[in-house]
Amino acid sequence: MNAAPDTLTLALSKGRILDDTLPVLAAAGIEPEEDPDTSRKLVFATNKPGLRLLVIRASDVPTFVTHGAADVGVAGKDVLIEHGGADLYEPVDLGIARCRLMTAGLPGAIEAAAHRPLRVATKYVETTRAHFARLGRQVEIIKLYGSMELAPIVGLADVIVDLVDTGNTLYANGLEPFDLIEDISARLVVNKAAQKMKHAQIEELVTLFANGSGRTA
Ligand code: PRT
Ligand code: MG
Repeated sequence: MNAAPDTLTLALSKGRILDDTLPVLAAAGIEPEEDPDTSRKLVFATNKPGLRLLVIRASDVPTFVTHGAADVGVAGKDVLIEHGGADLYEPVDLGIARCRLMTAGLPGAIEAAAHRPLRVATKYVETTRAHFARLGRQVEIIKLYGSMELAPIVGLADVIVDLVDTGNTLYANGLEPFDLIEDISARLVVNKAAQKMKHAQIEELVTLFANGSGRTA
């Protein structure tokens, strides 16, 4: 479904990002035609003429925006770092969906692996590789798509690299947080060509988000 040339397409993801972003839009009087949390639709018109929403996987947001399938998106810094992100503008730190990207494991896990490569389970393969390369620590990375917390418990890995908010998920599984890799929050990202071609519409949205929740970078 290609949009009219003057339509602005905003990509969001279900879950935390949508839950934290829709109120910012609503505060500016912008409402999707249906509730994206319950609808099976993937494309939503809004009551703001020329603005539509795509609701996609969190990790797909940078891909849609980079290729111009969406002009603008909201994505976690974790997803942006992992994606590379150099081909996108990142004008606003929305300050929502905050958490920390950390290493974690069973108590003593790092010391126990002192004399061999550390086995690290994560969905953030590139970020993890870069982090341990900076430390000069040899690692064997095990890619998982979810439930990272299980890996140390069943001996699949020594440690995990995952997002931590309250820490409750770690503690509930007998794990503890070790090192902070990055403070995370959601960012507005903008396609570089759209920034030129749809400048006025994008500035309007950037201002709306900057006033509604975030600060411009
Ligand atoms: O499910 P899918 O693979 O499509 O995407 P997703 O799971 O990444 O989506 P979602 O909605 O869970 O997360 C979207 C974004 O929210 C992430 O990319 C982060 O930028 C941000 N965010 C903020 C979080 C958290 N806080 C968070 N706590 N994403 C995930 N978590 C998980 C974490 O992975 C762990 O399992 O919550 C658990 C830890 O929470 P605590 O409170 O127990 O520490
Ligand atoms: Mg999820």
